[in-house]
Amino acid sequence: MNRIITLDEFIIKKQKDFDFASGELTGLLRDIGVAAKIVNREVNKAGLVNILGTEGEANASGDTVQKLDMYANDKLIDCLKNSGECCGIASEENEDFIPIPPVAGKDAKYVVVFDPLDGSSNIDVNVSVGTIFGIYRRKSKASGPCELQDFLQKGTDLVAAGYVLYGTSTILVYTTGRGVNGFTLDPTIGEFCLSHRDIKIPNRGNYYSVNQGYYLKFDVEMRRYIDHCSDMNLRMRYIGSMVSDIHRTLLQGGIFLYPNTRKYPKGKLRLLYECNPLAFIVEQAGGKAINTNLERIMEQDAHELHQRETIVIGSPEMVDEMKAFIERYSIPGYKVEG
Ligand code: AHM
Ligand code: MG
Repeated sequence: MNRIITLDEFIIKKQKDFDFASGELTGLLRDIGVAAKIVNREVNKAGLVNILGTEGEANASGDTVQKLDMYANDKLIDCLKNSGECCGIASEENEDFIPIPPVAGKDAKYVVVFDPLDGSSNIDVNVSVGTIFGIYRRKSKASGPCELQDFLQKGTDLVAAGYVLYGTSTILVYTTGRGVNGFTLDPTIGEFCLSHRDIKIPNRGNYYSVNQGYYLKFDVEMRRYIDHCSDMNLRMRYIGSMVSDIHRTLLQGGIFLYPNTRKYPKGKLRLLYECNPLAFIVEQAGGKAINTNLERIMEQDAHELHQRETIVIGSPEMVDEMKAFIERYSIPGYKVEG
């Protein structure tokens, strides 16, 4: 049997890769790992909600039962508040960012952005969901509270990013800009164990992933590209839970698209909480991530916390091919009418 390497051990070892590393990022990643285990426990009990009590009611232990996405949000906020390494949080579930006062008088230098439970409409039907996070170094003065500018940074400024997929097994995948590694939760010992070392995305894959139900709501060139995927006999897979779709794409290759539609003219997914962290991971694994204007996701300016973005992400050759298609078929100035 190979020696097991736990997430904590791996993070601490990796700290040595960074000059002047003081252990703060290490501590923060470890705390996110702890929050992921707590959320995982609750996600696994989701099917028992009618037995344990419905939302808003007190359960057998006297605690009020919460919607799972709000539970995940609260747990992540609690863990980060007590971490001492984080001075502010922005969550997809909160309108505004949350400043965190110093713990034990120490000025924390990181802010964390996250989507606590992405794809949460899938929970009631036992389909996988995920947590996505990104970590930035703050830009404002370390001695005061965090500011909006600390969160409105480009993807290229990310110090670390990751996701947790609560699937057939629970896996945490993260990068600090030196490759991507995955850790599967062993429920018997309660530890994330290194299971996917130095993940590299295949140059191409057999899958394309898009909500084809919106086909008629896509721009013409996007429809042409989707026709092309079908012509090439690619298999269509769309879980409707981005973390799951990206995880498959990362391991098996392929392309994931969420373009602009009539309902979401700027795309549906959020730049800060979904697109940037996942783009960082996929790029670190050798893949690409662009928007439907064919610009790199990680170089997009962030103007507001809940900004939406279109995204095309996955195997490098497939993203390049899609780009060539759009360039060939786009009619300047033409967009599908709302
Ligand atoms: P959410 O953050 O409200 O859960 O929405 C994000 C999810 C993604 O996980 C998924 O890729 C997408 O929305 C699915 O949207 P649609 O049902 O429009 O295809
Ligand atoms: Mg989401």
